[in-house]
Amino acid sequence: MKLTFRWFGENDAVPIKYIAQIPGIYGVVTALYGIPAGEIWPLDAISKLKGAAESHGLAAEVIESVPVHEDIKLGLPSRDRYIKNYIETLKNLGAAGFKCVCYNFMPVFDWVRTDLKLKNADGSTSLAYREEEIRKLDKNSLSLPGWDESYTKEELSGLLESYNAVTPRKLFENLVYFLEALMPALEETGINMAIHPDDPPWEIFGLPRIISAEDGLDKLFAAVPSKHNGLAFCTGSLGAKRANDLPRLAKKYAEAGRIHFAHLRNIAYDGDLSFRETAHNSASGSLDMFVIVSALVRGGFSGYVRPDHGRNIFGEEGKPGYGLYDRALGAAYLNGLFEAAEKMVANS
Ligand code: DNO
Repeated sequence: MKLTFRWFGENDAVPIKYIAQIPGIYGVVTALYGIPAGEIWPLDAISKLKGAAESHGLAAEVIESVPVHEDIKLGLPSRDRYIKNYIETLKNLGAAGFKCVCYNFMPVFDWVRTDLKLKNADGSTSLAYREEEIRKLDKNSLSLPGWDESYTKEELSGLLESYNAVTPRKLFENLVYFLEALMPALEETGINMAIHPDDPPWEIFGLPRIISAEDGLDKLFAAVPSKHNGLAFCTGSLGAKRANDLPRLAKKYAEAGRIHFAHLRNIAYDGDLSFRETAHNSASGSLDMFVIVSALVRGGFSGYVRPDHGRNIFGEEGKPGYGLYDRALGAAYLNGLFEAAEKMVANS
């Protein structure tokens, strides 16, 4: 596997020179920030970003994310203009040497949590999701941690309303339309698209969700068979739904060559549709990370991996989930799991 670490660019509170000191690190996963969704990412800015990583000895081959404009998800006539721009961005990313683009097709919200700083017994803080709190919220006047700055309340409620007409089937068709339009550019550049699963993997606020489980993924790969159409296997997202059998899915989609990127983190179930993010190791949460990693390796996976959200520990403030310390501990743990699994598979 290729161990990567998410880096939010020059404004990240985590300096890239520290990321370069993580044992076994291969590269960063990054993006251009501040460009509105739907606009073209200029080649010179992309090359500068890549150069910044490379000057620290880090590869920059994965983008997380190029956001998909809402008009594409809604299937509005204006989508073609935004898709054209997306294609130009892909061509620029390809020209700069990027190989994988992580994206999502979740309406309006990307991830949703009810708490960004839930206090754990050991004094660390975690992101958490409580379904009962979500159900209490008024859809017309939403205030969610992490999202409040993105839209005004009016914009948000207008956007939510525009999804009333979008059934899951329609959303799926819009995703297929988008991917098919990208395909010539993906073939030309060699870039692999890695869709991020819905987080959490169930319907919220009545919005359609289509990439939450095996049925949606199977449907997507059947509809767009090209291997450029792949998955970001996110254990924390898919794993929040207890019915998702992660080891089986990891092996199945790795064998099928569909996993282009893996987000590996642990969560603890706190009730039926509620969870809290934990340290990466199996004993700290509900997911057996060793079994999942072994399944990936057995399926032949050798692609990009990153530790995902960590807790905030050692007094570190900053972006919830994306501090240096707990993610670096997670990286060290993942190195161990992969080394063990790879040697076991090689000797079996
Ligand atoms: C959260 C991330 C997601 C992810 C997007 C990909 O921390 O895993 O925001 O980057 O869903 O488009």
